[in-house]
Amino acid sequence: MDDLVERFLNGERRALARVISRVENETPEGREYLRALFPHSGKAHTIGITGGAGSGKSTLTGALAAEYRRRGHTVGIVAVDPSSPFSHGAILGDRIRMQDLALDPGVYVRSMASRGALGGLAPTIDDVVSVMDAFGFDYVLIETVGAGQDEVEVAGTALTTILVNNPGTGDDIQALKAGIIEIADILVVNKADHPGADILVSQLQALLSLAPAGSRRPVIVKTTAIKGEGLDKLADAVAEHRQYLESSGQLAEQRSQDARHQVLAIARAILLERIRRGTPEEQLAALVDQVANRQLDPHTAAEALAAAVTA
Ligand SMILES: Nc1nc2c(ncn2[C@@H]2O[C@H](COP(=O)(O)OP(=O)(O)O)[C@@H](O)[C@H]2O)c(=O)[nH]1
Ligand SMILES: [Mg+2]
Repeated sequence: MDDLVERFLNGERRALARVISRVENETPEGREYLRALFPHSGKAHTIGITGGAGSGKSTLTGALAAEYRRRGHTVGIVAVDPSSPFSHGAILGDRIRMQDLALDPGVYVRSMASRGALGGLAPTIDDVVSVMDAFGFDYVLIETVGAGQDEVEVAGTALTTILVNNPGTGDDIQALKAGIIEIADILVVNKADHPGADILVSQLQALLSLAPAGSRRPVIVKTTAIKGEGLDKLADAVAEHRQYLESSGQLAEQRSQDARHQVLAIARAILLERIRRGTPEEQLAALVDQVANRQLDPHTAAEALAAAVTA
């Protein structure tokens, strides 16, 4: 291996960018870097920011990063959102320009696609987060598009999950129905400058009061991300959650769960790749035809594919 790891560990941003590219492309070289750097990760506090499209996740992410900078912390941002303004220097709010964040040596932003080269939710998102963590950022913020299952997956790998809601959309009720509220540690009511913010806060409080006693209830924080308002309270709520994780023993528990989740996700991707590579297209096409024509059930077909490469 070249001296890239050394330059990375010395805090060179160009080395960080190169390592992330290698890791993102899932090359054998990328895996070598990950192996070398992984022992240096585990120090950052990771925060997942999720919610519906247009709810203000990107704006909130930028504003929270700015708040952490004011507090003297460094921040890595992974934006898993194809429509993310992070990539083109857009203005994120009255007081937060992406350009300011981009020029700040204490902030590093990376946008990436939500699907990996192998299909499925990219295990590489976790890898990129680990790389940023190993680089030494105090906080790593992960913005993800709210798309049902993906939210749950990504929430599994962040220590604190923030669910972004807006007044007057009815999203809160939908979120509850989807069970997504259960994965949130902090509920943000963003766009608090719009009418109905206080009503939504009361509705959410009422919903949370139904949660079983003894379990930790998510905290509700009102923000107007576009004006940089409420971010101090949000950063405090994250700190309070971190404190709770440590004092309750949940931190170790969550790290263990995340590790299990990661290992299994990668194993699944490896097996799928093996099946794809080990199955001639004609064989796959024949099986697919049989299933489509109801001559074979999909489980038997999949078993046949798996048996051929795992025997
Ligand atoms: N009025 C208002 N608009 C906001 C607020 N936060 C974000 N927005 C706007 O909502 C739109 C979507 O924001 P964006 O951060 O891209 O949402 P994302 O799709 O969830 O990442 C943009 O036009 C933002 O300027 C807020 O607190 N108040
Ligand atoms: Mg966005």
